[in-house]
Amino acid sequence: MSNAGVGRGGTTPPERPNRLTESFTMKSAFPNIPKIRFEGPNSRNPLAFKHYNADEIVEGRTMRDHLRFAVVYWHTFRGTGSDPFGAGTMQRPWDDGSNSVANAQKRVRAAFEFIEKLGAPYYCWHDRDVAPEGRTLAETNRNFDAVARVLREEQQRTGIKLLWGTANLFSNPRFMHGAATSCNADVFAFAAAQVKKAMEVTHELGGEGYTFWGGREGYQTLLNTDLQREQAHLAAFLHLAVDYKKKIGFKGQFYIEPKPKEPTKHQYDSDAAACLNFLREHGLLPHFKLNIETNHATLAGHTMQHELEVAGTAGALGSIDANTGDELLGWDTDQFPTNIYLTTYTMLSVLKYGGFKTGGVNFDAKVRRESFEPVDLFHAHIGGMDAFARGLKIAAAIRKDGRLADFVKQRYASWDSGIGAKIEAGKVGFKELEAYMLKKGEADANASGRQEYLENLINEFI
Ligand code: XLS
Ligand code: NI
Ligand code: NI
Repeated sequence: MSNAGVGRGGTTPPERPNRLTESFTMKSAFPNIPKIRFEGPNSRNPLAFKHYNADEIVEGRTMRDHLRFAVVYWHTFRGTGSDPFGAGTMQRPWDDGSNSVANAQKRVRAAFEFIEKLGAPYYCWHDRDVAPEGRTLAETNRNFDAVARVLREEQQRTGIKLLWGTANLFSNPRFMHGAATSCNADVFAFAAAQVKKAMEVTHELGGEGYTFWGGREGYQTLLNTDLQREQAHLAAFLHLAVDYKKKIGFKGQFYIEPKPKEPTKHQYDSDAAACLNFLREHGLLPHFKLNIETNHATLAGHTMQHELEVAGTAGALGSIDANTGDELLGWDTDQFPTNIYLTTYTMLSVLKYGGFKTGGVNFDAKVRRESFEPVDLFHAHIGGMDAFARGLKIAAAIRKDGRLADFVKQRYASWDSGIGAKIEAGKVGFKELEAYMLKKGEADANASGRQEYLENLINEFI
């Protein structure tokens, strides 16, 4: 998700949707849009998949099971299109623009009609996306329960499942200094109560995971920040969540979603390596995996592939927030992913580490402010799903071909026997290594890294 407090619901009253909305009846939110079907690469129908064929088998699994697509509630159903320079633009005929529970419930019906027509098996929410905040925590929780009842009904009607839930601990002004890392202990307590409730609802709805994204857990200036104390509080908060998870018997996977900055200058969960270090330092690693977001990788100065590999090698690659940034804009623009290189590299890493188990491809992405019609939501998701289907097929073809993996294996051949094998087995120290080299006189010659050859090899498949 990106900056600017856009359409998070709950705290800032949503802006009135465009006037064209008045004619909406609850019969259908998308009356002119059929169920989206696979028509193959030759189709010219913008409302059809060209590559995502849910039942097609790739590497022994259906595309549906490989990709486990999820639609996000926040951008797709709460995004107004407002930005720091202007008001909302979105036409959302099913939404009366009010902050009422009745409107929130009506919105659930529209959301599930969308997800069902699209054919995505999962969705994700923040607590405050789905239900409005009340005047007190008790009233807020009642509102949440009232909307969760409709979510449950729609999940049962359609078979669509909750990939993960999360709590919005950043929109309400009470969280201005952070939530678990706030200087105000009452805010920590409020955040704990909120996460407790969000975990309970996730559990009741059969959620397969629960995500912690830093929100405002970071700092704007070190001049007013006790960094050690804030990080200790964050660790304590996550331990409390782990305890409560056990208490209620929630079996879903916990995720941490790295992001380096925005809204704060520096977020404590800045990238995959920082998250892993934090989790390890505080004894939390067994309880968490990472949810890697493309645009956050970019903001951290990394590629998505880098973040996936760092998570994957630590056995902590859990799920992905699939989007893309704009390198010229430099903030979390959360665009839909359409770049085939990006999806290919992403799926190469995902397949390499055994594919998604509890996680999936979650479109934490929003249509542009200028793409304000409901049909744009379909174009955006169809494009993202097709791009990932192509990435999956291309990655599988590259793996089947085997030249890339063979090259990497061969590149490290000196470690498979002789001195390399002895070093890896921990059988030699500096003394033995010196004796080895004194005898040999010079290291064996290096081989080319062949980067250009490998880049060309990838292009053979794209
Ligand atoms: C914000 C994050 C957010 C998380 C869920 O940048 O991407 O949307 O995915 O809180
Ligand atoms: Ni995200
Ligand atoms: Ni984001």
